[in-house]
Amino acid sequence: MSKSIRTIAWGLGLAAAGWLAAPMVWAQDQGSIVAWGANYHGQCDVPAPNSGFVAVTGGGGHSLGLKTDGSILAWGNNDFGQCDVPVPNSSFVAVTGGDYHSLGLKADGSIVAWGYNVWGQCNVPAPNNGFVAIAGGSSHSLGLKADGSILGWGWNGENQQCNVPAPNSGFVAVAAGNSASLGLKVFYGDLNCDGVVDFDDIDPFVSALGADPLAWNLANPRCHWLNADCNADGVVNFDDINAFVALLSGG
Ligand SMILES: [Ca+2]
Ligand SMILES: [Ca+2]
Repeated sequence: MSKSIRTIAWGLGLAAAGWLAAPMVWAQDQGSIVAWGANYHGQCDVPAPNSGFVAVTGGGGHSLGLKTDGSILAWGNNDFGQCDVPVPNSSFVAVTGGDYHSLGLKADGSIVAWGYNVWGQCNVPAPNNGFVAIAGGSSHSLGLKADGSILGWGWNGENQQCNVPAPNSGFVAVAAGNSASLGLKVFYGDLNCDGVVDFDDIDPFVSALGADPLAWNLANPRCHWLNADCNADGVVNFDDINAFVALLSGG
């Protein structure tokens, strides 16, 4: 090989290395977590590699991140095993943390809970299926079912944070405070969850018609399948079209 060819080949090697290096740096910036504040349990020390996260949540003294591969990473206070994600650590689609416990929602609609369980906050009520969202309180847990009802379990003292007020239906989101619970009710006809019912809702309404509630909710994490239940009978099907058109018309 002549010197000039060797030089060209060496130069091409450098160029290839540079071309490869740039996207790698870019990829490492995707889905990273920035954590700050109290770090007495190491809850701000995100484990390496700090990349590929798609959801994040904070517990009492621990932190949790959901990765693109469906696994959960937990770090910080592990006095009660709240960072020990049960195996198989896969197929998770959502994560939440309590004071000393953690919960993960699986793609099949079941909930896995681990950590401090003195109040039964990790004992998911049977049947453990059909869940589309989760929330962790201080010592209680909440799950939203695809049918729009909320289940609460764990510490249920004087605040009665696990007793969902009737009618326990039509919920599309759930949240937990320290010893309080909150549920967001359905917004009929608003299928893109922008707060108004208009022509932008037609496409997502059509996609919700006859769809599997769990699959639709997981594909539309900002909104809820039940928003398409415009005749309020608990299911989404062609019977909802007339009511949807009426809502579109301001009826
Ligand atoms: Ca809308
Ligand atoms: Ca309906």
